[in-house]
Amino acid sequence: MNTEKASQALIATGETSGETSIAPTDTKRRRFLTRSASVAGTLATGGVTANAAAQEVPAWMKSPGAPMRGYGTPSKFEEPVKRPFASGYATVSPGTGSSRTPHQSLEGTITPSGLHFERHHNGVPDIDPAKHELLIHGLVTRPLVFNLATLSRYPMISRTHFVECAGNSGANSGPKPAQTTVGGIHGLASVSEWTGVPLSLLLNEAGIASGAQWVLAEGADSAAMTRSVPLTKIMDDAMVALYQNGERVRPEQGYPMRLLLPGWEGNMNVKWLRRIKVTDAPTHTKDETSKYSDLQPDGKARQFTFELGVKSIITFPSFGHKLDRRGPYELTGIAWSGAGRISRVEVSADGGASWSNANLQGPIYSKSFTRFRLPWEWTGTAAVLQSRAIDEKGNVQPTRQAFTSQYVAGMSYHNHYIQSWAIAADGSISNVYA
Ligand SMILES: Nc1nc2c(c(=O)[nH]1)N[C@H]1C(S)=C(S)[C@@H](COP(=O)(O)O)O[C@H]1N2
Ligand SMILES: [Mo]
Repeated sequence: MNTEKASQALIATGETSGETSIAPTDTKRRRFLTRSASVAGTLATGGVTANAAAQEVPAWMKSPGAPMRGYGTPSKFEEPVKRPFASGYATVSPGTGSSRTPHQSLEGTITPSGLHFERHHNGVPDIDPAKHELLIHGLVTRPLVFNLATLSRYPMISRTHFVECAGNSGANSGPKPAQTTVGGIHGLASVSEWTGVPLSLLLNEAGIASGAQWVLAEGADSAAMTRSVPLTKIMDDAMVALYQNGERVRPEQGYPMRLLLPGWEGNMNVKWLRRIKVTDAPTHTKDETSKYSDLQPDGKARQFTFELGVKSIITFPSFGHKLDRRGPYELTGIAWSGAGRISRVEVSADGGASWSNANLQGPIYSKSFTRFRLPWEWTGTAAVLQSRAIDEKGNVQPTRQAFTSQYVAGMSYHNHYIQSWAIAADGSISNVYA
């Protein structure tokens, strides 16, 4: 079949249907197909003509299956789908470092709890929930202490939000693009449905004293990690999260309770939360002075970058995948913003020369991953795939040039510039700086 003709035909079908599509800016190079075309089945090329009579009864239909299990795990055939991890302190504190969500192997928008990325400053503490306490003190009229039982008396909320480390995508700030998977580059971001108690309820009960502007949040790990948070954020949408995807928060994510600050840099989402001190000013802790600050060319550093920038990544196809035939593919990826909902994702197959709107999959939650998809015809020639997200506040994901020019070379925090995947004529994929 002539793929050239086929793709033109599909575009025509979509254009007359009036469905959510895609007006390619360059009609000679248009390779993006429409959703209606794929819905009509014209993209289905995976099935092979069948001979129904020849289908055999497989071995697993000939004996009883396995018994029930108290707690399920993925199929043994999915064993390779894992969080890769690295610790720089393997002999002293092997738990210090990070592990990454393998976005290249996942679909949808919720990260399975066992694949949520991890970032620990001194390993995962082994906390007995019966002995864990949360203290609220400082500029309050009445200091209060809670345990898991007393916290559970409060009304709870469930919210689906991402957590993203400020160091995510730091592999793209080196002089050369890292040749690794999308999870290896961008895997310090994950989404869970979090359930817990709005922190504003607890602070209102403690009574906010005059002069209160900030809080200090402290974790119960041996790093005793601490961060300052403006009181406005605490009263807006901060949560003491007790549940993750319906079950108790995992030890790696802060069991039995963590601070959740939707859309704000991962480091501030203090895990194993044990103390909230209400203050009149930021405390200037280690992690908000020597770390997580962004050095600019004038020698000054931006100290507090709280809200994370609008961002998107193509997860298929990406490094490590290989296109094994010419013809139609569905491009897909995730987009998110610390400022709110994703309103649009554009995709380019020519390194940013022309863009087409991707289809966004609902429901679209604020400060969460939004899955995007776009049918694409690969003609077997070199291409550079990019995605560009726009959020409801009008923030547009920056180019590499626009992002990096704000900082000194190699500044590796808060990186959210447009990712480029180069498809070679043989179908192999590499990370490129475009
Ligand atoms: N107490 C404590 N809280 C912590 C950390 C830590 O080491 N100790 N790491 C922080 C960092 S740097 C990030 S990016 C997030 C990571 O959350 P996760 O491990 O649940 O993905 O937790 C933050 N909260
Ligand atoms: Mo982090």
